[in-house]
Amino acid sequence: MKRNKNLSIVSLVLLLSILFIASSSTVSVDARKHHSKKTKPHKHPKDKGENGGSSFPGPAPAPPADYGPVPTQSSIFDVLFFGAKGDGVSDDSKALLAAWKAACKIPGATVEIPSEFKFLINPITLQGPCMPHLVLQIDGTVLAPSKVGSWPKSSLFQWINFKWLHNFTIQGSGTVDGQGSNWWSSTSAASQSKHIKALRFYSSYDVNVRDIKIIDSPQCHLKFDSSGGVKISNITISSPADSPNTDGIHLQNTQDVQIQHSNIGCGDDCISIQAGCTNVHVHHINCGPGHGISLGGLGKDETIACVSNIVVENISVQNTLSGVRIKTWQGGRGSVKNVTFRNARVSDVKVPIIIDQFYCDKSFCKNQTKAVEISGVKYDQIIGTYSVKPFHLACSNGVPCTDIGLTDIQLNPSPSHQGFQKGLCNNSYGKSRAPLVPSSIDYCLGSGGDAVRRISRSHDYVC
Ligand SMILES: *[C@@H]1O[C@H](CO)[C@@H](O)[C@H](O)[C@H]1NC(C)=O
Ligand SMILES: *[C@@H]1O[C@H](CO)[C@@H](O)[C@H](O)[C@H]1NC(C)=O
Ligand SMILES: *[C@@H]1O[C@H](CO)[C@@H](O)[C@H](O)[C@H]1NC(C)=O
Ligand SMILES: *[C@@H]1O[C@H](CO)[C@@H](O)[C@H](O)[C@H]1NC(C)=O
Ligand SMILES: *[C@@H]1O[C@H](CO)[C@@H](O)[C@H](O)[C@H]1NC(C)=O
Ligand SMILES: CC(=O)N[C@H]1CO[C@H](CO)[C@@H](O)[C@@H]1O
Repeated sequence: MKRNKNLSIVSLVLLLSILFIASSSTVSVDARKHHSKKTKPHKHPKDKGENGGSSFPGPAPAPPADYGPVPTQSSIFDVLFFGAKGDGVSDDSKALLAAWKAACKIPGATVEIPSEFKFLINPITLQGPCMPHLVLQIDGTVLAPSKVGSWPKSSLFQWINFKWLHNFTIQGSGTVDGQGSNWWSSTSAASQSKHIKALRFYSSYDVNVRDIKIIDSPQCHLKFDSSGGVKISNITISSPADSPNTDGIHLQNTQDVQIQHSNIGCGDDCISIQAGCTNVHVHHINCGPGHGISLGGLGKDETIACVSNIVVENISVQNTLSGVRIKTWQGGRGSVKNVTFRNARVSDVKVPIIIDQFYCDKSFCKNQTKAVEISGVKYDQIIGTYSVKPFHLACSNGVPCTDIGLTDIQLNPSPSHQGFQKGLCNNSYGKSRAPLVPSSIDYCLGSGGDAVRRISRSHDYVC
């Protein structure tokens, strides 16, 4: 009985599949005939030809742009094959753009800037969305136009603008050279605009930048704006100490960032973390010369600025204006919360620890009662030498700094300087823990910050 039942099921299945194949092949042949009346049959590599007898579905739809495995055979789009000269004089922007556009359509493609060539690139936008795993491999040198006047007026914001990219990598042993020296010395209106970024990412997610050198930008070297999932590692950024407004890395409205194992030395902030940034982890960075690692200036022109969950650790800072700094403009609103500066070695730093709620870039800024609230800032193992004063915590009476932690701070005057100032602590509340050098740090923070905070909080903003 049982065997019979099984047999009948098997034959039923067989019968059904024969019927199915027969009917589907009829339909398919009909469809083809119908189709071929108008156009040639679509070629498909899997097509068995005329006597195959069995039917095949049409070509598979293109796979969705998800993050599947990298194709084993990667496609290289060398700018030289797209007409670039690589002589450092000819304008190779069009070739780069053409290589980019071709590579953008292929998953796992690489745009190659080959070594031993110099490519002069005018201000350009390399935009997505592109297929996943796109790589810009910079092994040669990419040069910006050196004359201020040769920059189009419409492109005074950035040199190479990466826009709307997802799952993208820049890597290689090459150099991105902003040739900024004419900008630094020029007094022209163009050079005074403080907006130029050598490499700028806008609205881009899951981006890696690694191994490359970025040098001599007119102003900021590497900027991320309205982006997320950023990983920067093993890069070198350098411009002279006296180049004005040259930030190293500038983050704005950007989340989930890791900056690690890099050397940054320039005329302004090594790393500048601005409004709208959260979950930023900076570690194993060498910073100097420049202005150090900065959060802010925040709250300029009475804007709301929110910065939170920042960790800066295992860094070394030498020959800079500040070591780790938080600066806010008077009249701003918002908050800086949950920030940790841990294990920073400082050497010949003017003021290693700064909180400045009176930040002002001119000689006079109006005193205002509102301020960006600063709380939950921990300093742990800030060790080394200063050349002006060990710490400067200038918080406002209206919105004091609360829940500040100072643990294991060991700051000594630099042997190569003289005329030191005492550390300053105004309106700062929290806890300190030994070892503390100079010992005056121990009396720096007031207690009872929570009460102060409750009174001072205005909450006319949402972070
Ligand atoms: C791109 O996506 C793949 C798969 O999720 C991931 O392994 C890779 O790290 C991503 N690349 C970047 C630059 O985020
Ligand atoms: C860092 O980058 C350099 C080239 O710029 C490369 O030679 C080196 O292998 C990289 N190091 C790591 C750990 O990736
Ligand atoms: C503080 O920031 C760290 C690092 O980003 C994060 O792990 C932690 O959850 C944050 N704490 C709070 C209370 O948000
Ligand atoms: C920073 O250094 C400490 C002490 O050496 C180590 O425990 C920690 O893992 C380091 N942090 C990172 C992100 O490497
Ligand atoms: C610190 O507080 C003192 C006393 O209130 C004040 O005179 C001084 O201007 C304050 N300094 C700063 C930098 O806020
Ligand atoms: C420009 C100005 O007047 N700034 C002052 C505002 O108030 C603080 C704290 O009292 C002073 O330190 C600033 O100098």
